[in-house]
Amino acid sequence: MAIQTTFLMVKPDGVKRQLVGDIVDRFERKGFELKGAKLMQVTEELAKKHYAEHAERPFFGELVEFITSGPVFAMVWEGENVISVARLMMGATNPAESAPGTIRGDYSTTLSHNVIHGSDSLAAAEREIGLFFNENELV
Ligand code: PCG
Repeated sequence: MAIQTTFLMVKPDGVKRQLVGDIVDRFERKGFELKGAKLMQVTEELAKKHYAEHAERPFFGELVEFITSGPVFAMVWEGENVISVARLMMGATNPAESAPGTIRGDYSTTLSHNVIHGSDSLAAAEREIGLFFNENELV
């Protein structure tokens, strides 16, 4: 049994489409515990840090532009194997490959506007939680 913590973020397309409630509901019903959450505007500086591993990709500019295009809903969730289970619940990054019943499978059609981000490893979760939250914002 591994109790983990992960960082999830409803991207600007998901917030605009009013999917925050549904997405929180899915993780609550699964049994994970919400440790922190906030609606926020991502600055260009934070976006560049968050997506640093993609800095050399041709679509880096688009990534930064999109994630700063409107408010996001940033969350920290805790639970057993939450990092990998949350990614299963999100579905494949490419919505053409994400199964129906997953968040991306149900709600998105494009690779860039894919509704939700989730940390892909323990190290990424730790790094991303630190980027988006202060300790006093987590319970
Ligand atoms: P996420 O949040 O998991 O982190 C990297 C993101 O890059 C990924 O979601 C996708 O939304 C995005 N992405 C991956 N490939 C492409 C691409 O070819 N073009 C664009 N615009 N975005 C991409």
